[in-house]
Parts: sequence; structure tokens; C-alpha cells
Amino acid sequence: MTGQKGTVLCGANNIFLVRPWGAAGLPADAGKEPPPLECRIKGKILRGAEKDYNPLAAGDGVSFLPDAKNPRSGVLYERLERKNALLRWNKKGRAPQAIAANVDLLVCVTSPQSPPFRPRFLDRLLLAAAFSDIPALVCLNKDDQATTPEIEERLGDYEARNIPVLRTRTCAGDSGLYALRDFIAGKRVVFAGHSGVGKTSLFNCLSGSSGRKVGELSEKYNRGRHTTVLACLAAWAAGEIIDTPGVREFDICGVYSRDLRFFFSDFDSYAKDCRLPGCTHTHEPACAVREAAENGRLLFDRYESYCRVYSDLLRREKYAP
Ligand SMILES: Nc1nc2c(ncn2[C@@H]2O[C@H](COP(=O)(O)OP(=O)(O)OP(=O)(O)O)[C@@H](O)[C@H]2O)c(=O)[nH]1
Ligand SMILES: [Mg+2]
Ligand SMILES: [Zn+2]
Repeated sequence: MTGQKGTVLCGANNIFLVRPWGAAGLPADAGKEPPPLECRIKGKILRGAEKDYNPLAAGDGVSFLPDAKNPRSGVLYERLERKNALLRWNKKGRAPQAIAANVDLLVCVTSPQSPPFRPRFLDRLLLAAAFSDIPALVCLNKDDQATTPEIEERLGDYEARNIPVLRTRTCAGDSGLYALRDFIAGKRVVFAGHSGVGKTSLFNCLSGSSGRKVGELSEKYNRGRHTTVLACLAAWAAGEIIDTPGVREFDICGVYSRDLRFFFSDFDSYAKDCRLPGCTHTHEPACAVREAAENGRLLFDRYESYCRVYSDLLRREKYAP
């Protein structure tokens, strides 16, 4: 029997739903999308994914052998080379974890009030996207909730750095939804953000389905209840969306602390005046970046974002150089 290729839609406990490629070639399925196959990884280690916390993520290309007795199941034997992957550091596994693979755009979903706007979390998502060369935009969902001058200042800062900011609300006819639709048409996009910001609601609105479960916010903590538990790729009329589970933290991986400054190019115009060459902008004397943050020329919150990621990376490098 010869191997086939497919795309991972989602997976848990070593069972992965895989959509075969070249589906039109299957006579029985001519003219319609065949149901995905249920596949397992052969043995313990998947070729091409030897070092990762999770061998496969939604969006991965794979090679598999269909089961001779049950053509709707198969055995995975290889992960195909990735174009890119949105990665975070998995503390428990002490290894990189792919959230989604082979994507054209990251949509960082957030909300103004409930859950509260957390720009430093957005900075981390955007940094992970920049590290993997994935274009990104910010989607402020729940546009029916009021923003504050601080939120507007932060959003303005993203726009000034050429990161598009869209405002949506998940109700029929919302103009923001149309704008988002135009941005993501023809692409494979991944929705990421805190629990409860409305990622699944956006997916349902865009795809015109109510297929995926939407959650309530916890009254006590004003945050989502982690309704979506599995990243899942689903097609909609004009492209593909990977809806991911909300996460509380997003630990950066792949970047060395000493290189972090290269991902904060908005600091460059100040960094050239730092006294010490190779200034990390954290503890050095006469640091022009810190001075700019302290006297309000650079958003202090943005500078703090940098310092926190820097110290996280430094701490981790001490234990796992
Ligand atoms: N006010 C308001 N509420 C919204 C909007 N969009 C979604 N919600 C509500 O926000 C809550 C959470 O929505 P979900 O779509 O489950 O959020 P999620 O980001 O997928 O959450 P997780 O799956 O836990 O990560 C639900 O009660 C939605 O009805 C919006 O535009 N405005
Ligand atoms: Mg969800
Ligand atoms: Zn400096």
C-alpha cells in the first residue's frame, strides 16, 4: 500500500483527524470533501518531529498509510516540513509547543473589558508571530464594550507600527466583521488570545455556523472558562481558520534574550543613543531606551513588556542554556 498526504485538523491523545490531500481523486467522494481520517502515530516518535513537545499541530502536513481494513483510519509516519509554526514554550514539557502550523496570518483576538485588555499578552503573541515570520493583526472583539484612553493609546501604537487593528462585535451585519473577513479571505489563519475574548464566536460568525461551542465568562474572575479545549482547523467559505483554546500565559521560545531587542524595532531610534554598545536596555547605565520610556516618549507599558520577556528568557537560559 502506498502512503498518502494530508492536513492535521486536530488531535488529542495520539488520535489525529487528518484531511487527505487530492480528495477529488477519490472516485467515491467525487465533488465533495471526504470525511477526515482518524490516524495514530506509528510507534512513539514521528519522523520529522523528534524534538518537540507535541509532534503535530493543527495545520501540519503529514504522510500516512490508510488502514487496509478500515479506509477511514490510518497510521501516521511522517510530519512534512513546516512553512512556519506559531510556537510557545511549554513549561511542563520544557520544550517548544506548536499552537498551529503552516499559517498565513495570526489574528490576536482581545477584548476591552471582559476579559480585560492585556496588551503585554498581545505583545507576546505578536513577538511569537514575528519570530516565526507570520504576519499578524490585532482584533479587538466585543467592540460594544467601551475602551479607555490607555487602550486607545496602545492600539494606536500597534497601528503606528503597521500592525492592523480591527474592531469587531459578533453580531450580524457588523462592519468590523466584514473588514476581518476581507483580511482573512483566501488564507489559513489562526485565532489566538485569552479565554473568553470571543475567538470561537468569531469563527461561528464568519463561517455562518453555530457548530462550535461558545462559553460563558466566570462572574467571579471576569474571564473565560476555557470552553475550547482543542485547537481545530476548519474550512469556511473563503479559507481556513484554526480556532485555538484560550491560554493564560504565553511564554516566548526560540529567541535568545540578547536578540530580543531586534524584535523591538520601535526602540531603534532611541537605542542608537545608548551609551554602551550592545545595550540590552535593562540594567545598563545611560540607556536611552529606558530614559525614553521614563519620560513618556516611548510607551512605558511597551517597555515593560520588553523587560518582562527579557527576564523570562534570561531566567530560562540560566537553567537550560
Ligand atoms: N458583548 C459581547 N460578547 C461577546 C462578543 N463575542 C463573543 N461574546 C461572548 O463572549 C463569551 C466567550 O465567547 P467564546 O467565543 O466562547 O470565547 P473564546 O475566546 O472562544 O473562549 P475559549 O474557547 O475559552 O478560549 C460568550 O459568552 C460570547 O457570547 C461580542 O462581540 N460582544
Ligand atoms: Mg473558544
Ligand atoms: Zn539601552
